[in-house]
Amino acid sequence: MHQISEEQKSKTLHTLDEFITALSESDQFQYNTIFRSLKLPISVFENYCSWSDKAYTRNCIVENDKFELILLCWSVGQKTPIHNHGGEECWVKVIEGDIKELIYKTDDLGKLSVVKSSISTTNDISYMIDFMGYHSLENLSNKRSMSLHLYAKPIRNCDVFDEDSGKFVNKKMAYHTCSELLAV
Ligand code: CSS
Ligand code: FE2
Repeated sequence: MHQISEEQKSKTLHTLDEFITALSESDQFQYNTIFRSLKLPISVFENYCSWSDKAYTRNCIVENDKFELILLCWSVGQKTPIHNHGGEECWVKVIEGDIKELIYKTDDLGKLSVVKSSISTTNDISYMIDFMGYHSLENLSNKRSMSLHLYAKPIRNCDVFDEDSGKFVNKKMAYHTCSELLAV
Protein backbone atom coordinates (compact mmCIF):
# COMPACT_ATOMS: atom_id res chain seq x y z
CA MET A 1 0.00 0.00 0.00
CA HIS A 2 1.11 3.58 -0.73
CA GLN A 3 2.72 5.13 2.35
CA ILE A 4 2.33 8.83 3.03
CA SER A 5 5.58 10.83 3.02
CA GLU A 6 7.33 12.23 6.09
CA GLU A 7 6.31 15.69 4.89
CA GLN A 8 2.64 14.76 4.71
CA LYS A 9 2.72 13.07 8.10
CA SER A 10 3.90 16.18 9.94
CA LYS A 11 1.67 18.70 8.21
CA THR A 12 -1.45 20.08 9.79
CA LEU A 13 -4.60 18.31 8.68
CA HIS A 14 -7.36 20.84 8.05
CA THR A 15 -10.19 18.67 6.76
CA LEU A 16 -11.80 15.46 7.89
CA ASP A 17 -11.12 13.96 4.46
CA GLU A 18 -7.38 14.70 4.73
CA PHE A 19 -7.34 13.21 8.21
CA ILE A 20 -9.17 10.04 7.19
CA THR A 21 -6.95 9.62 4.12
CA ALA A 22 -3.82 10.03 6.25
CA LEU A 23 -5.06 7.35 8.68
CA SER A 24 -6.06 5.01 5.85
CA GLU A 25 -2.68 5.30 4.14
CA SER A 26 -0.55 4.99 7.27
CA ASP A 27 0.53 2.36 9.74
CA GLN A 28 -0.86 2.39 13.25
CA PHE A 29 2.44 3.55 14.77
CA GLN A 30 1.96 6.83 12.86
CA TYR A 31 -1.54 7.48 14.26
CA ASN A 32 -0.34 9.41 17.29
CA THR A 33 1.38 12.01 15.09
CA ILE A 34 -1.54 12.15 12.68
CA PHE A 35 -4.13 12.56 15.45
CA ARG A 36 -2.10 15.45 16.92
CA SER A 37 -1.88 17.14 13.50
CA LEU A 38 -5.63 17.60 13.28
CA LYS A 39 -6.95 21.18 13.36
CA LEU A 40 -10.60 21.31 12.39
CA PRO A 41 -13.25 23.96 12.93
CA ILE A 42 -15.99 22.79 15.25
CA SER A 43 -18.53 23.27 12.44
CA VAL A 44 -17.19 20.09 10.80
CA PHE A 45 -18.81 18.05 13.53
CA GLU A 46 -22.30 19.50 13.14
CA ASN A 47 -23.02 16.78 10.56
CA TYR A 48 -22.23 14.00 13.00
CA CYS A 49 -23.60 15.02 16.39
CA SER A 50 -26.70 13.66 18.07
CA TRP A 51 -27.88 14.00 21.65
CA SER A 52 -29.76 11.89 24.14
CA ASP A 53 -31.04 12.53 27.64
CA LYS A 54 -30.33 8.89 28.52
CA ALA A 55 -26.61 8.60 27.85
CA TYR A 56 -23.74 10.05 25.86
CA THR A 57 -24.07 9.17 22.20
CA ARG A 58 -21.57 7.32 19.98
CA ASN A 59 -21.65 8.65 16.43
CA CYS A 60 -19.58 6.78 13.89
CA ILE A 61 -17.72 8.92 11.35
CA VAL A 62 -15.65 6.10 9.84
CA GLU A 63 -15.16 2.48 10.70
CA ASN A 64 -12.99 0.05 8.76
CA ASP A 65 -10.59 -2.84 9.44
CA LYS A 66 -7.79 -0.50 10.58
CA PHE A 67 -9.49 2.12 12.73
CA GLU A 68 -12.67 3.64 14.03
CA LEU A 69 -13.35 7.38 14.29
CA ILE A 70 -16.31 8.35 16.43
CA LEU A 71 -17.77 11.55 17.81
CA LEU A 72 -19.07 11.32 21.36
CA CYS A 73 -21.74 13.83 22.33
CA TRP A 74 -22.23 14.47 26.03
CA SER A 75 -25.16 16.16 27.68
CA VAL A 76 -24.62 17.79 31.08
CA GLY A 77 -23.46 15.27 33.70
CA GLN A 78 -23.22 12.28 31.37
CA LYS A 79 -20.39 9.81 31.90
CA THR A 80 -19.09 6.46 30.77
CA PRO A 81 -18.97 3.43 32.99
CA ILE A 82 -15.47 2.32 33.98
CA HIS A 83 -14.13 0.39 31.00
CA ASN A 84 -11.10 -0.83 29.11
CA HIS A 85 -10.50 -0.67 25.36
CA GLY A 86 -10.62 -4.27 24.20
CA GLY A 87 -6.86 -4.39 23.67
CA GLU A 88 -6.91 -1.45 21.25
CA GLU A 89 -5.30 2.00 21.29
CA CYS A 90 -7.53 4.97 22.13
CA TRP A 91 -6.93 8.65 21.41
CA VAL A 92 -9.41 11.29 22.61
CA LYS A 93 -9.55 14.95 21.55
CA VAL A 94 -11.98 17.30 23.27
CA ILE A 95 -13.79 19.17 20.51
CA GLU A 96 -15.70 21.38 22.91
CA GLY A 97 -16.20 21.38 26.65
CA ASP A 98 -14.51 19.94 29.73
CA ILE A 99 -14.08 16.21 30.21
CA LYS A 100 -12.92 14.62 33.45
CA GLU A 101 -10.97 11.38 33.20
CA LEU A 102 -10.42 8.97 36.07
CA ILE A 103 -7.89 6.17 35.53
CA TYR A 104 -8.25 3.04 37.63
CA LYS A 105 -6.14 -0.02 38.29
CA THR A 106 -7.12 -3.30 39.89
CA ASP A 107 -5.15 -4.86 42.75
CA ASP A 108 -4.42 -8.59 43.13
CA LEU A 109 -7.92 -9.14 44.50
CA GLY A 110 -9.50 -7.28 41.59
CA LYS A 111 -10.40 -4.24 43.68
CA LEU A 112 -10.49 -0.99 41.68
CA SER A 113 -8.82 2.21 42.79
CA VAL A 114 -8.28 5.57 41.11
CA VAL A 115 -4.64 6.15 40.17
CA LYS A 116 -5.05 9.40 38.21
CA SER A 117 -7.60 12.16 37.79
CA SER A 118 -7.39 14.85 35.12
CA ILE A 119 -9.53 17.37 33.30
CA SER A 120 -9.20 17.92 29.56
CA THR A 121 -10.59 21.00 27.93
CA THR A 122 -11.22 22.06 24.30
CA ASN A 123 -8.44 20.78 21.99
CA ASP A 124 -6.71 18.68 24.69
CA ILE A 125 -5.71 15.16 23.67
CA SER A 126 -5.41 12.07 25.83
CA TYR A 127 -4.37 8.50 25.15
CA MET A 128 -5.38 5.19 26.72
CA ILE A 129 -4.48 1.54 26.28
CA ASP A 130 -5.31 -1.46 28.44
CA PHE A 131 -1.95 -1.76 30.21
CA MET A 132 -2.55 1.75 31.63
CA GLY A 133 -5.68 0.43 33.33
CA TYR A 134 -9.37 1.22 33.06
CA HIS A 135 -10.92 4.66 32.82
CA SER A 136 -14.14 6.63 32.91
CA LEU A 137 -14.91 9.94 31.23
CA GLU A 138 -17.45 12.51 32.38
CA ASN A 139 -18.75 15.77 30.94
CA LEU A 140 -17.83 18.35 33.58
CA SER A 141 -19.19 21.33 31.62
CA ASN A 142 -22.49 22.91 32.52
CA LYS A 143 -23.42 22.52 28.84
CA ARG A 144 -23.04 19.96 26.05
CA SER A 145 -19.56 18.67 25.22
CA MET A 146 -18.15 16.77 22.24
CA SER A 147 -15.07 14.57 21.92
CA LEU A 148 -13.45 12.86 18.96
CA HIS A 149 -12.23 9.30 19.52
CA LEU A 150 -9.83 7.32 17.38
CA TYR A 151 -9.56 3.61 18.12
CA ALA A 152 -7.10 1.37 16.38
CA LYS A 153 -8.15 -1.14 15.60
CA PRO A 154 -11.92 -0.65 16.04
CA ILE A 155 -13.26 -1.67 19.45
CA ARG A 156 -15.94 -4.31 18.91
CA ASN A 157 -16.15 -5.41 22.56
CA CYS A 158 -14.72 -4.14 25.81
CA ASP A 159 -14.94 -4.83 29.53
CA VAL A 160 -17.37 -2.53 31.32
CA PHE A 161 -17.64 -2.34 35.11
CA ASP A 162 -21.11 -3.17 36.37
CA GLU A 163 -21.69 -1.14 39.55
CA ASP A 164 -24.47 -3.48 40.76
CA SER A 165 -22.51 -6.73 40.65
CA GLY A 166 -19.11 -5.09 41.21
CA LYS A 167 -17.75 -7.08 38.27
CA PHE A 168 -16.58 -6.40 34.75
CA VAL A 169 -18.88 -7.55 31.97
CA ASN A 170 -17.75 -7.92 28.35
CA LYS A 171 -20.04 -5.77 26.19
CA LYS A 172 -20.52 -5.33 22.47
CA MET A 173 -20.14 -1.72 21.36
CA ALA A 174 -22.95 -0.02 19.42
CA TYR A 175 -23.47 3.28 17.60
CA HIS A 176 -26.30 5.77 17.97
CA THR A 177 -25.67 7.12 14.46
CA CYS A 178 -23.53 6.10 11.50
CA SER A 179 -22.18 8.42 8.85
CA GLU A 180 -22.60 8.07 5.08
CA LEU A 181 -18.80 7.88 5.02
CA LEU A 182 -19.19 4.28 6.12
CA ALA A 183 -20.13 3.44 2.57
CA VAL A 184 -16.91 4.92 1.10
N1 CSS B 1 -14.57 4.04 25.15
C1 CSS B 1 -15.80 4.78 25.30
C2 CSS B 1 -15.58 6.24 25.43
S1 CSS B 1 -14.35 6.71 26.57
S2 CSS B 1 -12.69 6.52 25.56
C3 CSS B 1 -16.70 4.57 24.11
O1 CSS B 1 -16.17 4.34 23.03
O2 CSS B 1 -17.91 4.65 24.26
FE1 FE2 C 1 -12.55 4.91 26.94
